[in-house]
Parts: sequence; C-alpha cells; structure tokens
Amino acid sequence: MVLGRTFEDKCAEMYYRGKMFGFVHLYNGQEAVSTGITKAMRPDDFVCSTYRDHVHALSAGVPARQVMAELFGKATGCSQGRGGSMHLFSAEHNLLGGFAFVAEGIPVATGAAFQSKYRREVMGEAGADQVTACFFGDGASNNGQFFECLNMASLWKLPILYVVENNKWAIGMAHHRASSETQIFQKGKAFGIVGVEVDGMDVLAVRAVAKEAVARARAGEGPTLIEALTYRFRGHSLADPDELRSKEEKEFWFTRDPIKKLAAYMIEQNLATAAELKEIDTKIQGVVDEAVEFAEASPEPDPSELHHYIFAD
Ligand SMILES: Cc1ncc(C[n+]2csc(CCOP(=O)(O)OP(=O)(O)O)c2C)c(N)n1
Ligand SMILES: [Mg+2]
Repeated sequence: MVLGRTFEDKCAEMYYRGKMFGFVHLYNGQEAVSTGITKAMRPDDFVCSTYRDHVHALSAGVPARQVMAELFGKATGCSQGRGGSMHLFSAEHNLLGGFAFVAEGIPVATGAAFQSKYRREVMGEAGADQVTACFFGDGASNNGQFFECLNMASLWKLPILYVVENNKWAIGMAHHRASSETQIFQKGKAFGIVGVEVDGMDVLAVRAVAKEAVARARAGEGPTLIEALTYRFRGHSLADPDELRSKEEKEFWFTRDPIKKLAAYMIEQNLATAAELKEIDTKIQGVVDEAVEFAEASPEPDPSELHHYIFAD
C-alpha cells in the first residue's frame, strides 16, 4: 500500500513536470482494495484492471521501474512504451491490462477465467487452476458488459472475482444518481452469484473476503462479486480540478485512510513500531526514486519498431 501511494504521488509530480502525456488516473485512497485482493492470490493468477491501473500492476508484481518507464513512454516500460498510463500490460506477471474504455476489461477477464477452466477440464491440464481478479468501478457496473459477463461466468462457474471499487463517483457523476440499485453486490443475486460488501479502506477485511472468494473459485464453485466501499483521494484524473465533491465528503474519507488505519492497528497490536513503519516509508521512497531515475535514463522506443505487435507475430 505504501508503494502504491508513494508511486502515485511521484506520478503527480512527474506529470506536472511534463514527463508524461495524456490522461493519468491515480489510485490514492483505494490501496487496500488492490493489496487486499491481490495478496490473497497466487503470482500465477490473473489480474485485470482499468485506466486506474498503476497500483494494480504494482500489486501484481510488475516492478515499479517498469511501470514508471511505461508512463514516460520509454522502451523499457512494461508495454514497451506503447501503452502509457492506461495500457499497462505484463504477460510475465499475468497482468491483462490497462483499458481506456469503461468496463472493457470485464469480458477480457472473463475470457481469462474461461481459458483456465477450459484448459483444466477440457484439455486435462491439472495445473490450470488459475483464478482471475477483475477490477472495475461503480460507473462500469452500469455498463452492459458487466451483466453479460456475470451471466456467463455464473453459468459456466468460472474462477473469477469481480471486484467493484465503489468510490462513489464516475468522474463527476455521483453513484446514487446513476444507479437504480446502489448496493452493487446485490446484483449478484440476479445471476446466482455470491455478492459481498466489504470496507474497502480496511486491507485486512478485503483480504479476508478475497481469501474466501479465491478458495471458492479455485474449488470450481464459481465467481464472487465483491463490492469494496472506497474513495479516491484525488480528482478523477490529473486533469480534473475536482470541484464537484464536497469538502465535508472528502474530509470524512481522509480520516479513513487505509494506510494510516493499518499503521495504527499494527502499533496498537504491537506488530510494528512507528520507527519500523518509518523505515518502510524510507525504503519505498528509494524504490520509487530509483524507478524515476531508470525511466529518465531509458531510451525512447525505436521508430523502426513501430509496426511490431499491431498484429500477432
Ligand atoms: C465506454 C466509455 N464511456 C465513457 C468513458 C469516459 N469515462 C472515463 S472514466 C469514466 C467514469 C468511470 O467511473 P468508474 O467506473 O466509477 O471508475 P473510477 O474512475 O471511479 O475508478 C467515464 C464515464 C469511457 N472511457 N469509456
Ligand atoms: Mg467510481
């Protein structure tokens, strides 16, 4: 979580210094969701993200230097400089993307879950028991692809976690103004899918829910719809002046900061001292600073490479 937060703060700094281009959507405030879900999974499981994807990539194990280099458009980036902020991808870390269109990842993740099941049951590959985590927002849950995919995933009992990061807003559209049923997890019922609501500012609560969902998926019992109640601490993107959300609302959620909450819990339970937590901050700051140095020093993609990867080689 500290890596995610520190990385995103550094992104904001680099964006305003003109080091990266296009839209950049930061994840500050939502770290407990990515960490709680992904750390309950295996490294060979699949993760599918949205345009708010930097921290999902980091949680999936993509090194910070590769993510930062991608944001700088450099050849050493995880998408070799072709993707940028919204199109992070790593075959090595089973990160399926990075998608600019709202809800675009949902069918891709559903397909990933389908191939695990198909390889295992039809092709007889015993080791093909990977689970997929599909992250998306409250706004995306009103898109048709969500409903089509829930239907098929339930029908085929696919090994997938649909993780809705309900941060109350879709750009400037408040969730309660856009959704006929504001409790998104309730929508699982219509498809015979287990739906769970969890405090998305509490990493241990998210992890507990994720563990159960992963076990269900791995055992062939099908998908889970997890609604994590969370909040983004910054504007929709770095181009958003964030004038639509009230000061009171923001302040309410700042007090529930998932990193501060876990730190307080760890100190109270004698699991760590303040000095040890400070050491983590210092170490992570070093990782992020090194990622920037790496990105700055890396070469631009070679123009002769431009046509690679447009079609499968
Ligand atoms: C298909 C499509 N429609 C509209 C947009 C413009 N758009 C970008 S982000 C966004 C809001 C999505 O909100 P949500 O799913 O809650 O995710 P969050 O940004 O809150 O993480 C919209 C409407 C888009 N990118 N794709
Ligand atoms: Mg949202």
